[in-house]
Amino acid sequence: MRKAEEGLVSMCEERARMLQDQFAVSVNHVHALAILVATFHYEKNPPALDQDTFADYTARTSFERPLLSGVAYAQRVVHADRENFERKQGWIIKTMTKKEPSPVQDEYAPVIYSQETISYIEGFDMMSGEEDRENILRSRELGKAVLTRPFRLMSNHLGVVLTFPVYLTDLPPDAKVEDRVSATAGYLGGAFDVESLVENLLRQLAGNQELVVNVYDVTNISNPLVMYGSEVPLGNPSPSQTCMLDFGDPYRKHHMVCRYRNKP
Ligand code: WA2
Repeated sequence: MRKAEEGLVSMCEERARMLQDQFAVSVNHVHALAILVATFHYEKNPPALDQDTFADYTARTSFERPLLSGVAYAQRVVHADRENFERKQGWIIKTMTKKEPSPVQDEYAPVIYSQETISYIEGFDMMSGEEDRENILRSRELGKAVLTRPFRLMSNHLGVVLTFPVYLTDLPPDAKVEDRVSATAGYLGGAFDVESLVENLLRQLAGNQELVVNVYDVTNISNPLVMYGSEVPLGNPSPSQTCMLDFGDPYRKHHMVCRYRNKP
């Protein structure tokens, strides 16, 4: 029994550490992509970046983002600039839910560059989805990377979205919220396809057959949200091991729960 407990602790810790590390490297690389857009799209006139270059660069560097199914850049467009923007792009801003031309809004966040793996999000206003919208607003106010709660992505897989703000000018770390918002150029983000990519990661580890792994968003501890794995039936008597996870957004709390499939 003692041996089994120790095995459960070490296998859970190993998985939590691996997931957290792969998450962290993916976030770091998206940060670098946000800087790439600031450098080549905004600090050059005319911009030295286009969809083909973005698609090529993100495809060739996808090994740096092992848990992301794809990355994209959404530009901030205020309503007064919408017509001009649409004329220059040659397409109309669409909503994520209805996939139809967007009704009038104060501002929009249409995707102008995307990795080919998620090319289906091109032209969509990322502010038209509740989770994406909240992420966009929080990231530009904080000037930091933020994560959504787990939800069904457009791929229909369960996952979370990561968002970095891109600013038109350099801002001091203590810049005021109003200054951050008005300097916002757009949002660089991507989808953590937790459902399929974490499955892949865990499959490669020894002991995978005997272990059941769940990851939860426990930001609201009285309402844990499943981020990975199947819902464990209530009152399951099998002993479990819980490991904390840090995905880098202090607003969100996550943990991993591991148990043996069959009581050893
Ligand atoms: N990316 C991919 N699939 C999604 C998704 C998303 N958001 N939202 C729902 N399914 C361009 O925050 C800016 C990416 C949003 C970034």
